[in-house]
Amino acid sequence: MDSVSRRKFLKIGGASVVLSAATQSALGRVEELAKTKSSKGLEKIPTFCDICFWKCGAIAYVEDGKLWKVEGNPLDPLSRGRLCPRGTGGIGAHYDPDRLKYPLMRKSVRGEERWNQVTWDEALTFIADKMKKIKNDYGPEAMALFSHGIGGNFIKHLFKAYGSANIGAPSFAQCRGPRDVGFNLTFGEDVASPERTDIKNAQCLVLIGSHLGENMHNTQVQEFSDALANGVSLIVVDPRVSVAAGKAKYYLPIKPGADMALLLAWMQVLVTERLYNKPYVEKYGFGFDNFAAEILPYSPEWAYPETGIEPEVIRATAREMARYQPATLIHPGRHVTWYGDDAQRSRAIALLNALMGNWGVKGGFYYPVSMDVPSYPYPEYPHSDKPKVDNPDNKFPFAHEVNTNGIRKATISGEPYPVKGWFVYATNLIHALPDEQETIRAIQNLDLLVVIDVIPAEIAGWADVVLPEAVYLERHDDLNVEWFREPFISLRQPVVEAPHDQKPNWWIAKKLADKLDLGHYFPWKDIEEYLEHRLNAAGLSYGQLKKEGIIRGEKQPIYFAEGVPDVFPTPSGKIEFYSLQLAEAGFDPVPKYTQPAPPPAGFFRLLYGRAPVHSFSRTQSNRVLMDMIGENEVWINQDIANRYGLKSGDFIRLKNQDGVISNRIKVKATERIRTDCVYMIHGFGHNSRMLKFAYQKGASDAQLITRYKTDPLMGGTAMNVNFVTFELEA
Ligand SMILES: Nc1nc2c(c(=O)[nH]1)N[C@H]1C(S)=C(S)[C@@H](COP(=O)(O)OP(=O)(O)OC[C@H]3O[C@@H](n4cnc5c(=O)[nH]c(N)nc54)[C@H](O)[C@@H]3O)O[C@H]1N2
Ligand SMILES: Nc1nc2c(c(=O)[nH]1)N[C@H]1C(S)=C(S)[C@@H](COP(=O)(O)OP(=O)(O)OC[C@H]3O[C@@H](n4cnc5c(=O)[nH]c(N)nc54)[C@H](O)[C@@H]3O)O[C@H]1N2
Ligand code: SF4
Ligand SMILES: [Mo]
Repeated sequence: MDSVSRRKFLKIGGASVVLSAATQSALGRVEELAKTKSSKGLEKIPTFCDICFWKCGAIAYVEDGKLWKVEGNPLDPLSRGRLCPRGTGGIGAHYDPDRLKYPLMRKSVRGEERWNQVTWDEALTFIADKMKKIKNDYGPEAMALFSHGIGGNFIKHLFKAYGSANIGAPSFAQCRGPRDVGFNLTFGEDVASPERTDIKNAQCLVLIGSHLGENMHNTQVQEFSDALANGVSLIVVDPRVSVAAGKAKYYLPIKPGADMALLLAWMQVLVTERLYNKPYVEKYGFGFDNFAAEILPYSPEWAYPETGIEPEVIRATAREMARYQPATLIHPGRHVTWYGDDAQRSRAIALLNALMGNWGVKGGFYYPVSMDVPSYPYPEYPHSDKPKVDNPDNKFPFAHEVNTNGIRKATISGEPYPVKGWFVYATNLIHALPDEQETIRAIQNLDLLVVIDVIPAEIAGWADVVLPEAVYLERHDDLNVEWFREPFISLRQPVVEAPHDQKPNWWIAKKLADKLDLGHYFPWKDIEEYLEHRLNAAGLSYGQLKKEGIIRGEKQPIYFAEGVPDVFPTPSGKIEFYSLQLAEAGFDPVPKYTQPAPPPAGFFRLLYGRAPVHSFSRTQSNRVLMDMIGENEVWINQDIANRYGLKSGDFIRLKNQDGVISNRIKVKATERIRTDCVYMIHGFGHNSRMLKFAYQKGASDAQLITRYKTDPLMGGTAMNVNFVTFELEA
């Protein structure tokens, strides 16, 4: 990456990301640590990153068995040879002194972090015995798996072989679930990950609560940077002046929770002024006339008191979108579990995009493609007569993945049937699910809690058995067969050895399968045999993949204009402006607006989001990344701060509507946020004592999220419904 593009890339990430002198020196220290005497010379080993789920292709530089840096792999279409700052800092995960080193078993009561160090054989025998007993007493469905990321694939396979399909990830009900449901109901397909957004070709881009630049999903940030360089007209809607908002042509500081009102008013303008893409809507739309009639009352004047956005600004931005259609992209966002109307709000975003005529069109949403690599020919999984535990009586009819919070609920109530064991792979449920106490109540009902992690995160503190995993730089994982603009596969492979007795997930799954008498589901000797088998079946070379990290396929059509068939797998076969499916299930066929409950007097709505150099609660033990942002701050509007006598740098505590008080957190008094809300970065405020370095640095938003609203369509947990006030005596 040349220095100009590097600077441009980092600039999008906000001033705070420009590698500070301190960071340079931290990297220097790690390099120093790594560079003892060299005899083998320098090796460059390709793999792909796991500091978040974007899976950027990377090249690790290893000298004499020591890792000293990771860079982007130029062959990789996702990273285009550049990692984000988190990816570059990924080496800190390997060198973290607070890592889990050996298998641990709980000494006394759950939640007391007191442990016995045990061997892998002892730990896995204990787990297998418990799992057999649970299967015997309650059936295999009484074991549930929480798993996030590609590393969970072999554990998922083990669970299916054992007989349980109760497998959930927080990436559905706490993240993108409502978005994918809203888009599915409209176009018959979802937005997927990596998002199929054609940002680089958009001429007008609308970010409504998505803050690319702090949200550092690499390809999107690079494409955003390209689009800005090409003069994209940017409209940003956010109660806070995000990094992206700072670059916008129109910045709309919306009242939190009123996005649906704005979306309806925008659509009303486009329809009443007949500015939408008429030929596209006529060709592909279903129920447009009903839709148009339903949105008629939502004028900009109606929306003004709800949103705080002047009618003229609403009209001007709607016209701006119309000007560039079909290359106007209203970004669907990703973490959309906000106010409880989330699937319907996402559907409104889908409909606004449909009015632009951008689905299947350059500058809108493309059709992702992938390489054809057969899955491994395993024996068939056992059949279960029980439905999944998370959604009894199909209460949430549009949930198409398992809801983590549904498993939690069933674990507490024993309904529709008992859940007695949890297996937790790479998700820190204490920070990821709202209402920590509900999670703890569920955990107290379990006969078995197993946690596989790389650091002693909060969830590990509650476990009966903690299994230390080798970090991504030290292991193979399943093959990444990516769906993207162009087809490619990528390989994760070890670049260094695990420093202690940590093991990779595939090894853990296979060993446990043996002890559960399920060894025939893992017929391969080791993961390389598995990978080679899959590549051979696809007519590809494992040798080439090992050497290059990436194999790219032939480019394929991704737009209607290039030959992608223009079919919509909805019930009507068209884009559903009016949804009969929703009407039949008793929901609004066209989205409607409900006003969110306002903050109580003296309270402010708690908002939260991403920091460009951290991933959730997983990176606060990483010394390299902590050197860039070492704690979080709470953004408070300057006038409000003045009223409370607060200035930037002061420490306070936040107290929520239920009396929960946070750790100490630094004040950032700023004009860049509305007066009715405060904002903080998610992931800080660790209370696990074993996380020696991260312990109590900053405050945890999750701890303050004691309430949530449930999305009636799909069961997701809306978390922007909590309010805080200030405890000045920190
Ligand atoms: N309050 C609040 N809650 C949220 C969010 C929020 O912003 N605020 N965001 C939501 C969103 S968008 C999402 S996607 C989810 C994310 O939810 P999670 O994916 O659960 O996020 P983390 O808190 O980072 O927890 C990840 C855990 O995996 C561990 N880990 C990291 N690498 C490895 C590895 O290689 N192997 C193993 N075995 N473990 C590993 C980490 O140490 C950490 O304990 O959270 C959701 N919940
Ligand atoms: N660096 C980094 N990047 C990441 C991640 C990470 O952990 N670190 N995680 C990745 C994942 S899994 C996800 S899901 C995405 C999440 O990234 P995004 O989908 O971009 O969402 P959030 O981080 O939740 O950011 C929320 C933004 O919405 C604003 N907001 C809050 N309430 C409202 C409202 O009522 N209306 C509007 N219009 N705006 C509002 C907040 O001020 C904030 O700017 O980030 C991804 N990228
Ligand atoms: S976006 Fe950053 S952290 Fe995520 S995989 Fe890519 S380089 Fe790694
Ligand atoms: Mo997410």
